[in-house]
Parts: sequence; structure tokens; C-alpha cells
Amino acid sequence: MKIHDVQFIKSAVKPDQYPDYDFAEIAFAGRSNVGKSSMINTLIQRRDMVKTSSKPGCTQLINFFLVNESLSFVDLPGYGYAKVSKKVRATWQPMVENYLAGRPNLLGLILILDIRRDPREEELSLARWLGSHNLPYLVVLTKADKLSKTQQQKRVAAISSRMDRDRDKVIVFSAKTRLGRDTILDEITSLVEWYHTQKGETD
Ligand SMILES: Nc1nc2c(ncn2[C@@H]2O[C@H](COP(=O)(O)OP(=O)(O)OP(=O)(O)O)[C@@H](O)[C@H]2O)c(=O)[nH]1
Ligand SMILES: [Mg+2]
Repeated sequence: MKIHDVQFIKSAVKPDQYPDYDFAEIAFAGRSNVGKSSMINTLIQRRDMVKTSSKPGCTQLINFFLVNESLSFVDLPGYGYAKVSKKVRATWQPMVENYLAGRPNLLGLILILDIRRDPREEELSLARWLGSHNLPYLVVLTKADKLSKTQQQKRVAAISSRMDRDRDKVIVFSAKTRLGRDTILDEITSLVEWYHTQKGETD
């Protein structure tokens, strides 16, 4: 897939604020500060289309972007950031869960982990939830530039086994070197093609 056009559509906290379109949608989820927003910037090749920060808790709303006027990317707020107040955390979880459960055009998720860290309960339970709702997801291990090639392969083996995933469904990525960018875009393209086939059959 070649990306030639990206527009920021809007931010939302609840379903009646989501954009009223049914373009195939891909959401980016993961722990706070893991690099979700940076990954979207790398995929769309805009250094700062999506706001990023070295401080966790940067993205606090659900942000919708329209790619090539036909594909929607959604940057989700991160979970598991201990320093935000209980009140803020209590609004995040339903915000993301409502989105995942209530967005009919959501095709799949990019579940992002820091390649150096083991998945924790949040990632494992999100993966189980996606599985039980038949929502496809791709596991992407980011910040790979922090490790050597050998260390990367060791982490792929450990994390894919922990998450009970085929190794070839776990992608190594770096926003810094763009490693893995084309693979992620290819996977997204396959998902979108599958979505249009399905839609074509029911429309
Ligand atoms: N070395 C390295 N740093 C990265 C990479 N991806 C992101 N970062 C850095 O990690 C920090 C967090 O990146 P963000 O993209 O803002 O993370 P996020 O997951 O969107 O964070 P929240 O919006 O707070 O949930 C920033 O300082 C980025 O520069 C990467 O692949 N390699
Ligand atoms: Mg962010």
C-alpha cells in the first residue's frame, strides 16, 4: 500500500462523536508510552501528524485519521499508566472498551508491545478479549532499535510463546529505523482486502 493522503478527522471520547463513516478501520493499542502514535507517524510518513511525547499519557482521546480517503487509522490512548489519577484512569478504560466493542467497521487491531518487556495481564487479557470477539490483531514489538538482531529474535520467541502466537504473526518494528514498516502495511492491506470481499458479499 502506498500512502498518498492523510487527514486528521477528529478526536472523540464516546460513540456519538466517532466519525460517521464505514471505511475499514484499524486501531493501534498498547501500553502508555509504548510508541503507538510514533508508529502511526512512521506508517504514514509524517513526522508529527500525530502528537507524541516522552512522557506517558500523551494521547488522551480517541483520534481518527483518514488514509487515502478510504482507510481509517485510530490512535487509542494508552493503558496502564500508573501516574494518572484514578479518575482519569476510570474514564479511559470504558472509553477504549466502548470503542472496541461498539465500532462495526473496526477490522482489526495492532497490538503494540515494547520489545524489551514481557506482556503483562493487560496485553494478555486484551488479546483474549479480541480472540473471543473474533477481532483479528497483529502483535508488533516496537523500539527494536534498542536491541541487537540476536536479542530481537530471542524476544520474538519469548513473546510469541507467551502470547500463544505464531512467530510470523509477531512483527519487529522501529519508528526510528522504520524496520517492519512495509510488513505492517502489507498485513493491513490483506486485512482490508478481506474486509472488502466480505462487504461485497453482504451489500
Ligand atoms: N528508540 C525508539 N523510541 C521510540 C520508538 N517509538 C516511540 N519511541 C519514543 O517513545 C516515546 C513515546 O512515544 P509515543 O508514540 O508518544 O507513545 P504512545 O504509545 O503514543 O504514548 P501515549 O499516547 O502516552 O499512550 C517517545 O519519546 C518516542 O520518541 C522507537 O521505535 N524507538
Ligand atoms: Mg500516543
